[in-house]
Amino acid sequence: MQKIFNIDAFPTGYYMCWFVTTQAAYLVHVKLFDSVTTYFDASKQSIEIEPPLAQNAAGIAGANVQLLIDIPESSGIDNSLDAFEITNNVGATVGYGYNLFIEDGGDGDYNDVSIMLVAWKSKN
Ligand SMILES: [Ca+2]
Repeated sequence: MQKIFNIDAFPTGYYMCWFVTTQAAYLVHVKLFDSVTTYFDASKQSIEIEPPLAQNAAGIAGANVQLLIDIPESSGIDNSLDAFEITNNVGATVGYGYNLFIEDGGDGDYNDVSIMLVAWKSKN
């Protein structure tokens, strides 16, 4: 079973940071990519949260940032998705973020995969 999420709030040129953990019996494959670049393409199979499946940052090179979650052994991938904006002290938007929590089985704990994505307008 796999799912693709469109991270469509993230503009080209923004500075993107990601942090991905798993706590799952199944093999979990996650890929973050856009029209020109693959930012990470990694797999993990462990019920232990450490080490993270992926953690890093990069400037967004292309358009249409997308996140692929692939869990071949899972018969159904459910998710809780929260999108937010980062605002400065006069209310202007200076970044965007997504928190995504995946349930790959039937126990409803939504901790099998956790993905935190942020993109700021400026790196420094
Ligand atoms: Ca679960």
